[in-house]
Amino acid sequence: RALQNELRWALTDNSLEVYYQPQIDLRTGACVSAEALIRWQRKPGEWVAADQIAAMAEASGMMYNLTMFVLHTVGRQHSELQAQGCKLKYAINLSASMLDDPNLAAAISDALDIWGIPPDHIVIEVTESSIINDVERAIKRFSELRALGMQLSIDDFGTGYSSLAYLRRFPLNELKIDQVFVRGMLDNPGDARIVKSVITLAHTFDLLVVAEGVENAEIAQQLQALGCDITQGYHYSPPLNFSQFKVWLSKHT
Ligand code: G
Ligand code: G
Ligand code: MN
Ligand code: NA
Repeated sequence: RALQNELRWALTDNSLEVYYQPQIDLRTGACVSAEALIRWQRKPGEWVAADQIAAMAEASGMMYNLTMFVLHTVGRQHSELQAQGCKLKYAINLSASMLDDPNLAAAISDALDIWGIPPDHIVIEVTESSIINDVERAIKRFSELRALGMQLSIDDFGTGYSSLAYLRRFPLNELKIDQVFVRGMLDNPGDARIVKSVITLAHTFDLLVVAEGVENAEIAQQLQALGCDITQGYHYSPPLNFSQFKVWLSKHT
């Protein structure tokens, strides 16, 4: 509870930050996008884990504020990157509860307008497990976001229980293979088959496929051979704060 109040404050000072993890196009090797990930340094050297931040925000009714904090921070930093000639997409994590809000699409769209981010440069990531408890509502929200031009991705794909029937009905652009399978794909034939199947499945539905948790060159090479579109992981870069990310970009473009 005390920590939840602290989070309320953290949203107003600058102890809460957005980190960026580069996403690489496997065909060209270029960084095409970055996933925005929340970070909170509560005290010097004391970091609160992102899933814990999200859980606290949820429990204290601050998830909307947290989501808007991330969007507006990305927007402001995008302005700076754009001034330097950078044209990236941004992947934004959206929690399940946000899908309850009928004003979600308008709120996100307003934030993008303020900062001049083209809607099709925003990829909204929602986990597979968060869409299945109310499929109809999720489809409705996704359709609204899509109508405003945003792209939609299913995060941690393969660990939830979504069926092919849902996949067909959701207006999706992308599947993001859960990193458990990606990390295991060299040692575990079962994981390798799952990765291969998800890539085939995504392409059958005309979706892009992202592999996250790529930790070494061997996995990157395997994914490329399997026709995976985009990769992300420590092999390329860990999530970086904005100034680190700018340095990384200057060395990789
Ligand atoms: O960055 P890290 O691997 O620690 O993230 C852990 C979890 O926290 C991930 O599942 C990620 O989706 C979630 N997360 C990170 N940033 C955000 C955010 O801005 N909003 C929401 N809702 N979840 C986030
Ligand atoms: O939103 P999502 O659950 O996909 O969040 C991704 C999480 O994975 C973040 O917390 C990020 O810090 C973490 N991550 C990113 N790349 C790697 C990686 O290569 N290996 C591992 N173990 N974790 C990673
Ligand atoms: Mn994610
Ligand atoms: Na994920």
